[in-house]
Amino acid sequence: SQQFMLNHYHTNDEINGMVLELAASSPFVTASSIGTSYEGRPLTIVKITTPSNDRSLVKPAIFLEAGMHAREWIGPAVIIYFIAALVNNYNVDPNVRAIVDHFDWYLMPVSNPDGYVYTFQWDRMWRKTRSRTEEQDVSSRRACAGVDPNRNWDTHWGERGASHKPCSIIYAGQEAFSEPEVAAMARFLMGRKSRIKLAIDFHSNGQMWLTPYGYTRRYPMDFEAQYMLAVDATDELWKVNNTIYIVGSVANSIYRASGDSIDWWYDVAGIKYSYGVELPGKGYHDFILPPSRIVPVGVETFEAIKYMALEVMREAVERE
Ligand code: 0X9
Ligand code: ZN
Repeated sequence: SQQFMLNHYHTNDEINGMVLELAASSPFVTASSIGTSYEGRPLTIVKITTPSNDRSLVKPAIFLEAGMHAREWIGPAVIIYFIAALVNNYNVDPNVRAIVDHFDWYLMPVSNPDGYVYTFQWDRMWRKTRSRTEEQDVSSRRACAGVDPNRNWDTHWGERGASHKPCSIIYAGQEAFSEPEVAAMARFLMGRKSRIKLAIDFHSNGQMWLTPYGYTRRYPMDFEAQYMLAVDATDELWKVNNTIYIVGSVANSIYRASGDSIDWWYDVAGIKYSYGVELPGKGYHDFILPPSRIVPVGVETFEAIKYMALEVMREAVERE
């Protein structure tokens, strides 16, 4: 079984190394790249599923991704935990076996690798991508690097809840999908849109399990189903360490965020269960969660994921 060291936060190179090693040693696991970042780094994705004898069988899929915001280190660490948990518990936990047999799992630990590397080398609190444009910030008359990848999606892009100033931490970019990292993820999702039943964008912090929309306080058509599933899943999560999550839409629970990931995932890719999760901490620890929290957060969050996957599986059976 795969023993990942989860007692510290891994660098981008370490994560890619771990993933490649695992893919080489496990028939369940494939690693590939869905594109290239602005600075030329691979956008690594891990696929986990039981190899099927029936090659024509097309499985439903689950997409879990983190690291869109560079400084939110607990997200990538939790995705690594999920990868290990799915592989290691296959022979131990019948529920894990069921969901690995049933779904293609796509896990992307670091969706903004340039930003992630920058937080290790230069500025621990960097949030955005590292793209550079000539455009000057009108108010500060400076040129600033980076676009907020969670304001760069092509749904209500650049409206309230995003900025047109390059130096802002919520800069929407010069146009929707200006960021190669965001465009690559969109392309990946569009190619599998009818198969993806559940998609989660992991951020931190605040302990919130969020539904669309970010751009408006109106609720999406599937809100009730999204809300109920998240409430039940975060109840399972709570049982592990008594960590309390708030469930609600982005705009109603935090603030308006236009051009954010899950609005596009839901409205354009048509993924009914699209969530944005704000992992721990809450308050004091903010983004700098001690590494001793990686495993407890991984364990509790995996319980919510397992619950959601099983429920989505059941829902599909009921519809048949
Ligand atoms: O502002 C954001 O992008 C999110 N908060 S954070 O502190 N992680 O920056 C809130 C928006 C949540 N929306 C999605 N995750 N799509
Ligand atoms: Zn974030």
